[in-house]
Amino acid sequence: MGNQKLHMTRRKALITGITGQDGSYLAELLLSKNYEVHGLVRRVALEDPGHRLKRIEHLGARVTLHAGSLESFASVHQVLREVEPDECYHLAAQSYVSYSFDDEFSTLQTNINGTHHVLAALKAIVPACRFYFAGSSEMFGKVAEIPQRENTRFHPRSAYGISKVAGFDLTRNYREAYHIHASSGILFNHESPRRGYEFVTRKITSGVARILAGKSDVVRLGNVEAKRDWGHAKDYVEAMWMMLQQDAADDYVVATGQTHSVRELVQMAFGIVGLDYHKHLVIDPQLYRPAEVDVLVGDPAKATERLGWRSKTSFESLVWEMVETDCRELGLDVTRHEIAAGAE
Ligand code: NDP
Ligand code: GDR
Repeated sequence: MGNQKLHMTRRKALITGITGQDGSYLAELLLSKNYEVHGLVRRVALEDPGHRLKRIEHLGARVTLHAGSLESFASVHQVLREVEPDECYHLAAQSYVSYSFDDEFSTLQTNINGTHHVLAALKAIVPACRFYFAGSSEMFGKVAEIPQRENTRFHPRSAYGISKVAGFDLTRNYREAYHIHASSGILFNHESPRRGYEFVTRKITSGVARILAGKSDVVRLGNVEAKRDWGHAKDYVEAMWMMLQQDAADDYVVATGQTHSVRELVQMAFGIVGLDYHKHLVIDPQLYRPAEVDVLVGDPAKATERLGWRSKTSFESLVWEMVETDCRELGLDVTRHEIAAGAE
């Protein structure tokens, strides 16, 4: 691996968005590699730790949290000055595509200015710090080719996608203009039992658990014909770290290379607990997006060749893990074996 630099002290990493799905897995990964891990979090999160720090509460004092707002250059600057990291993983963002149609302005403001603030402060304070930008397959949007690669033309279909293209361009420009070691991961959808409930995978798996527990009878969805390339978040944070260990910064597609429709996901999640999804799925036209991304499937060949990265979790295992966890949270102790034996 590229970065052979010897470190007399523990390497320091700063993660923005450490309270999110990816931030929590990345913090665990970096701690396992003996990093000193710092996180930038909103002040409201520190004031409501029981709720907003849930994904990282098990890490306790092993991570150091710093209050800061992405929207404020001064606060980002101060946190970078306090930490002076060797590596900075910029994950914080308004990450929900659907919401970006409701509030384009705050999505663009948080995601574009937030990224610009982190890059500008990093350049001023720690220009040798390695930087990771959380790019997205939403940048491909109305896809120009299948599968999508690093050089596939971008055609974003939402304010969220536009904000990520801008962040990607900012990152590349800081690399080219100021020689910052700045890389972008173009990550395709990745999920886990820590996924937010508003995203379709978790909405489905938590819905299945509620139906099984008798707390609900339906799952209400929009476009179930949309296709996504779904992997596991735990696998994907490894690629982020690998990118920053390379001698030269670059951009990488991170994906499984396989695509499934939302309908397939619904069918599998219901099938796991022996339910017929036709009896419980309600299509709600209100949940359709003004502009949809119909199909995404990435080609991770570059990440595999250069980083040695590959997705380890199958689609089926991912859905199983999420359904099992959501069932367990409602007191339904269903294991693979029991479900298979006790299907409806
Ligand atoms: P989450 O929504 O789970 O986490 C987002 C994080 O950003 C949270 O920690 C949140 O903090 C923080 N955040 C949001 N707004 C602000 C703000 N104004 N100031 C400070 N922090 C803020 O996202 P994921 O973990 O799933 O994704 C991580 C990154 O990767 C995001 O940038 C996302 O757009 C991108 N991405 C995700 C993919 C996926 O499939 N998961 C795929 C491709 C890209 P709080 O807890 O306070 O809300
Ligand atoms: P996405 O994820 O927009 O791909 O962004 P999401 O799970 O929200 O949607 C996936 C697909 O499912 C369709 N869909 C629904 N989606 C939601 N959320 N709720 C529904 O009820 C529903 N019904 C159908 C959507 O239309 C869409 O086609 C995620 C985020 O993590 C981004 O931050 C990230 O950049 C991309 O993945 C890659």
